[in-house]
Amino acid sequence: MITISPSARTLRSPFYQSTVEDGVVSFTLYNSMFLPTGFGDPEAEYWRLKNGVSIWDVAVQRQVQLKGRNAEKLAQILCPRDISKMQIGQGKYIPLCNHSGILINDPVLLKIDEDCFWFSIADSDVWSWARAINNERQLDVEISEPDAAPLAIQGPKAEDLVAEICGSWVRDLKYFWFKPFKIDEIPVLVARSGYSKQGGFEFYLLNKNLGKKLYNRIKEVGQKYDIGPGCPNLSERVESGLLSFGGDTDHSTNPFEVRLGDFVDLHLDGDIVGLSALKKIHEQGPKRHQLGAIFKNKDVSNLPIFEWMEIYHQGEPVGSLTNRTWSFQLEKTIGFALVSKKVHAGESVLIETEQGMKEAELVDLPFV
Ligand code: THG
Repeated sequence: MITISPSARTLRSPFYQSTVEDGVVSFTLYNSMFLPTGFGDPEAEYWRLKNGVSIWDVAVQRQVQLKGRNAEKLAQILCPRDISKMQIGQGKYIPLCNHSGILINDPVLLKIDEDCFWFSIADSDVWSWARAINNERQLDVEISEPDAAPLAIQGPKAEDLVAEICGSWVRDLKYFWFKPFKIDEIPVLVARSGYSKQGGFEFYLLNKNLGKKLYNRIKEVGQKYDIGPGCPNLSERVESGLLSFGGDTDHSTNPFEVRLGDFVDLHLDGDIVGLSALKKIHEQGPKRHQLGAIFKNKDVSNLPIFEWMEIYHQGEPVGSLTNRTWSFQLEKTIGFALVSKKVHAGESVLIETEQGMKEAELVDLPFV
């Protein structure tokens, strides 16, 4: 058996032991932490997310805290999206970019207090990035990792379950908004969010020693909703068109190419990192766009991929397939295509797979 060797570089989540007890069979690495990727029955996990409710250890969505008098100023310098009207308790999805307008992360930004913001990050080092910009701009903001670990409750029955645990006020929470709460003596933030399109919440556990308690409490109340273990679900997230930073993006991807243009506010002024580059890219028009690809032959492999696969149209390379999965709903092999603007939804392409060239049709995202 091949295993991953322990190291102080690769952290376990406060919910690690609970997922082991729930039968986790595989992990990936994300932000130097273990992220569960399966509990042994992918199809059951998929339908549980679509029809019921599942509990996900997503502590790998690590928090980068900005605190101090200039916290909002630094957050806005880092964000090419207007955060000036955010209220305490509000979250926003942010396409973080470097000076060239290249996407370097796509966190959720949470306004914790007037002088405190958290980036809930995807898989790249926002901590060092925020420290570097903070120092260059001499803003004197304190940057740290707070004791906070997200646990997601996803699926159509999540709202009833979370309302039973926390009270019916959670039904009025708007998307990405959150509130501090205590479940028994367990301090959490309750947020309406999560990396699926099936609805749900995230509990940010605020005391890492209470991971097992929180997990058990949710499972206990979740019994009558038939809750079961899950994790960010490849089939569902691809069907739903959710971006995976680092998987579906490379070192030259800008937000406009991957359907994040609506989250960029080009009218902003001030010296915001990447903004002038983004204005230029927008003026010139991005060269690529992100579409779906549906393989025509049902017998092609639907295994996840380690590397992007070349896509051809009329003999010319036009871009890449950036992920691949079986769609339980469409009953076909699907993936995202990051391709030249010269090719469009409705057209046929050839994809260079490990089984040779396979035919696929391009479609608009989301699939479902
Ligand atoms: N929850 C929290 N932190 C996170 C994620 C999360 N950090 C990393 C990663 N996920 C960031 N990526 C995303 C991608 C998509 C969404 C959220 C985080 C998302 N998008 C919706 C969509 O695209 O339709 C809604 C966007 C909107 O309308 O504002 O939910 O999951 N804590």
